[in-house]
Amino acid sequence: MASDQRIYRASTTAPVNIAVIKYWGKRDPNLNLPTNDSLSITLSQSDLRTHTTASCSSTYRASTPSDSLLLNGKTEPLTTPRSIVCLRSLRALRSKLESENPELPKLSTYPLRIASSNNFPTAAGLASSAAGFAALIRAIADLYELPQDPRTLSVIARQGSGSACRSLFGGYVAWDAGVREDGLDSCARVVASRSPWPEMRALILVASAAQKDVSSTAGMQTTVKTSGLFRQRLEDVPRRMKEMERAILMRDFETFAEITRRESNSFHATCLDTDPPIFYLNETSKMAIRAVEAMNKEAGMAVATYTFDAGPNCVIYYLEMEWNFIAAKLHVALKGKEGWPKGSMSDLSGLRM
Ligand code: 2P0
Repeated sequence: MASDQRIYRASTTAPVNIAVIKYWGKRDPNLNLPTNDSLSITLSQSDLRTHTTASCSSTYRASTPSDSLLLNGKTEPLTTPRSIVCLRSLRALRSKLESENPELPKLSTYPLRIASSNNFPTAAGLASSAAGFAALIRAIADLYELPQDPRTLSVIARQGSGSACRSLFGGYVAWDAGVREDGLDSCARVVASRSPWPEMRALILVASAAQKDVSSTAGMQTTVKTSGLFRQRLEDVPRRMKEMERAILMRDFETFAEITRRESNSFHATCLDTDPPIFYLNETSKMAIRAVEAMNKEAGMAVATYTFDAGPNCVIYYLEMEWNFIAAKLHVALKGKEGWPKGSMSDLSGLRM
């Protein structure tokens, strides 16, 4: 039989997710099993996202016998332990499919080529690893025509980067920490699709596009070892999760807003309580916090809320009908201030979920 010379290809995109209940701390660093549940909102496919094409072919063996990755135009290793675990799991699923269906081409034995690009700054606290690993897993699963459900793929994505397990789903997504040692119950589930709350919007204020000093992976491990506040946080999160899920299902913005900002502040306080301390917020971030606090006070109700991941960039959640008021207040509070990047607000206003 002639050898298979074809190139097989699949492309996909995965969006960024922004957590309102934060994942910070691992009970098992090898499997990326978290110490607490978390909850995020996945932005729409049309906004911040990773685009990934996966291809494989027997002909690749001649030039690049091993798997390879082109990330934002630069060759990167696909040999990190996390990537290896993900690729091994996906190959095992494909291999099983091939042994059950002998007529299928033996894609599991071919080198993979991955080309991936982000339409936003990488590693600047905008959840690039979440979108990146989610897109990688889905692109290869599509290439291999795997029949597995999204929960199984979510378990695989989690091992690439914890937060990636949430980016495989749209809308309001919880990641249940799970209790099993093998992590098979630690994956994402949809709390609500995006449609029940169509007025929800996100505004991202890019306070810095620089790469962060302390990676999330390293930072959260130091927090687990050294922070007393972290232990307090673990007691508070289960109650916040329940209240947040209820607020989302009831479209209760006031409660959503309060939990979101308090949860962000609790997370960053825990970072500061880490030894040595971790600073993700900068002066521009604090300006944004003050601006949102002031506009809520003036309105006499929550018109907006803020959250920050492991970086200084501010995500403001608000309801569309409040945009004119919010935009005017932010304009006065932030524009022209030292350290405030020009154009950052108008470029990214009103992202949809
Ligand atoms: C989150 N972050 O829930 C939290 C909030 C950062 C702050 O998930 O080590 O990049 O790859 O599992 O997923 C960042 O953590 O860490 C994160 P790894 P990841 O979105």
